[in-house]
Amino acid sequence: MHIDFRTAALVAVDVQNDFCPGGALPVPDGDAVAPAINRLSARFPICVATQDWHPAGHSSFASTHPGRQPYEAASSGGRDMTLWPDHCVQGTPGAAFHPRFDERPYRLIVRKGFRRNLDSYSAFFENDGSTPTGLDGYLKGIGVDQVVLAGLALDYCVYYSALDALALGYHVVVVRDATRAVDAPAGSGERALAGMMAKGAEVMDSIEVLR
Ligand code: VGL
Ligand code: ZN
Repeated sequence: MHIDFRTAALVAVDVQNDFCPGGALPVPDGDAVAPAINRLSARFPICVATQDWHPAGHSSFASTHPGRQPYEAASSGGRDMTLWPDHCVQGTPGAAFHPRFDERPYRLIVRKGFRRNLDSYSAFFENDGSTPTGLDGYLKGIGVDQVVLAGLALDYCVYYSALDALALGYHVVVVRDATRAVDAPAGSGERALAGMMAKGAEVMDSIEVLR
């Protein structure tokens, strides 16, 4: 797909310490996305970032549910969910952007997951599928029609952001080498890529995006 840099937005998803090696919910090789995303953000006039931003005791934390373990499946109000280690607690070092992520080019930072009883993977809607983060209104308001996604984690926040962006009518590009997967359960990274492509997302490498 041709990228029109006047109407495309780079959306850098959750490049936070807790999702990098040494963090609370480490994505294997997660810190490798920072330099790749920095090369992209230097080129995109419109850059937006998201930050997972949970209160202590968030309902997605296994520790909030006695007897439950991180990475177990659970359900809440009829919705499937995954229980996680405590991560990205508001104001903690784990919730901060990775030190090698250059945040200067970002004009908007969307924080999500801040309601105790509602998790939020997508940059566009919380996990109830209907509570907007406001990002769609922002992007449409400044004339964006193409969303270029990178960041963490490919199989959760990037994946759900891509599906929502497609449903909202954006052209969607996922920059494969600027993402990494949690891969829990195993294989979820590859399934996420296939699922996004089946719904109309284009998967590119950053060298093609920057060409
Ligand atoms: C994420 C699990 C829990 C993500 C956030 O950023 O992909 N994954 N919270
Ligand atoms: Zn989270």
